[in-house]
Order: sequence, then C-alpha cells, then structure tokens
Amino acid sequence: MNTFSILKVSGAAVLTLALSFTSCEKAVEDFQPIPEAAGTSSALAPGQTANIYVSSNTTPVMGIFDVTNPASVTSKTINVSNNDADGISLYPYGDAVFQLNRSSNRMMAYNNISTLPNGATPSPSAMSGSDFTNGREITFSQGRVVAIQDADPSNGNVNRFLVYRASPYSFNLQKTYDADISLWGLQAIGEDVYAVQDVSGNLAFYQNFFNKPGNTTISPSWKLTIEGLVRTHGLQYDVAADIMVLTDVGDAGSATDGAIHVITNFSQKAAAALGSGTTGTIALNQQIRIAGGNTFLGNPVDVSYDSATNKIYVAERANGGGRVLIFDFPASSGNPAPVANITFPGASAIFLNIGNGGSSF
Ligand SMILES: [Ca+2]
Ligand SMILES: [Ca+2]
Repeated sequence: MNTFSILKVSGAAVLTLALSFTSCEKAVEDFQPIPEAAGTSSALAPGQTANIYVSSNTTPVMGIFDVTNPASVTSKTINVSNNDADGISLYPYGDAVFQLNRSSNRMMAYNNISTLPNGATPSPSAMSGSDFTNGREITFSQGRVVAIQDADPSNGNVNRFLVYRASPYSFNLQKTYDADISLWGLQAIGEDVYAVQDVSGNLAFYQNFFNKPGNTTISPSWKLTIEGLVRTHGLQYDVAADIMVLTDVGDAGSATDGAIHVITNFSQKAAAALGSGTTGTIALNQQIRIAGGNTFLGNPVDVSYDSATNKIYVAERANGGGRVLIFDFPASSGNPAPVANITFPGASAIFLNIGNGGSSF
C-alpha cells in the first residue's frame, strides 16, 4: 500500500471537511475584504493578508505580526498573563487563538483576537484542565487540538499526545496516547500526524492518528532520518506544494549553529527513502540547508511555511534572546540573511495564518 496516495486523499478530505465546517460554523464570508495594498507579497491574492502568531517562554506576551509585506511588518502584543507558553495555533473557522500554557499546564483559547487592542489582557474564552506537564507544540485539525507532553520527571518521563475536541469556547479531552519516542513539534493533516523525534534528526509519521484507541502506546507508521540535521524541533509540511520544512537547533547550548532544512518533492523523496519499509534516510544532497552567521539561526524551535507567501517564518529561541526571522524561500543551500529580523524575547512557537482580508489588526 502506498502511504503517499493515502496522504493525497486525506489532503482532499481536509478540504472537504473544512468546507463543510465553514458552512455550519463561523463562515469565512464573515471577514470583510480590505483593499489591496501596494507592494505586498506578490504571491498572495488581492485582499489576502499574512499574520504570524508567536509564543514566548520568558515573557507574558503573545506577539501578532502582520507580515503581508515583510519589508514593513507591523505588530501588536497581547498579555497572556503567563511567562511560559509554547505551542500556538489559530482556530480556522473563527477568530480565536489556541495556546499551550506551560505555567498552568493547560490549553488556552483567546477569542476575538483580531479586535483586541495592542497591550490588551484578555480573559481566556476557554481553558482545559491541567492535563499535562512540560507541554510543547500543538496542532489543530477538524475541530481537534493535539498537544504534546514531553517526557520529564514531573510526568514520570512519559511522552504523550493529548487529543482535545476544541472550539473557542471549550476544550474536552477526548483521549491520550503515550509515545515510544521523545516528541516536540507536530502537525496534523486530516487524520494523520507528522511529529519530530526530539534529540534526533528524525521525522515520524502517524497514519490515521485520530482513529487509534485511546490510553494506548502508539508507534510511528514510519520514521525518516533527515541527514545532516542534528536535533530537530519544528516542522511544517505544505501538502499542496509538497514541501517539508524542518528546524535544526544543533547544540542546544550554541546560539549560532542553527539551521533550516527544506525538502522539495517531499512525498517522492520520502517514498523512495522508505521503499517497502518503515525507516529510511533522506540524503543531505536531496535537501536545501540554510545556516551560518548571516541567518541568525541558533536554536530555531518552530517554523511555519506556506507556498502562498513562499517565505519561511522561524521562532528563534536562543540567538539574541529570541527572534522572529523571515526568510525568502531558498533556491539552494547557503547562508542567507533573513528578509525580516525582529527581536522577540523567548520566541518558542510560531503559526502563520493567511486570511482572506482578515488581518489581526
Ligand atoms: Ca543551537
Ligand atoms: Ca508550530
């Protein structure tokens, strides 16, 4: 059975389900179109805007940036009243942000995010129980949020996925799976989940993730070693463009040795590497790697990418105490300077949203 034909089908299923959701929940048409601004990123359709949402694990601040034009980034900050946040994701059918709070060990929702003024301190519109410790990345798919618990003495050294039914108004813990690998970044696509294996350069894939029985230990359907990648934390797969982007924090103690790995034609390369097995290696010469002094990459902990803007958005945790870095999509390996470099203390997670006129400002 070809894993990647399933992937493509599930990608179509995502679209179908997303459309059916928008028809019964807060509709996309609720966004008011705004006039096209001159000089904006040419790949966006007229009236579209690109916003990024950034968590901090050292300050009580969520950053929201309008990056429609990377040469002229505007921003606002929201006070989330905790100094240690990680995974962040947008609710795609409304105007809410989901964020993992590592201080209270809960999932939080903040609604009406686009109408909040700079510096606002909103009450959460929903929060989960205190269901985990040492939480990391989150991801959203079809009304569900998955949060990662990374193994730690405080949780008996258990790596765990927590699956919530989620809306701007509620989190209901549906089930948990323990994992037999260390976890950090992840991305749900339809019913499947990609996750990085922490303290390694491995990428894991869980087929039919959401339909596994709860309270079990699950293993990846397959695992790929990304050659040249020392320690990955963040990932983003653009299904339509078939491009996988991964971060490399390298030595966690070095604020200058980070990198971004880009794999074009990912599904073909992964299928070739796996053959008929469940493990394989994607060689470095099949990847694009950007790294070096011009990049400001040290510990890039999370990444976003969408072919619509064709930029790579990075949460850099270590260099300068934390930065948001934006790179042009690289044509080849090298040491490029970012097109935007914004100091953001404690940058721990990043999420890109492309809106149909719906800017968060
Ligand atoms: Ca590093
Ligand atoms: Ca992320």
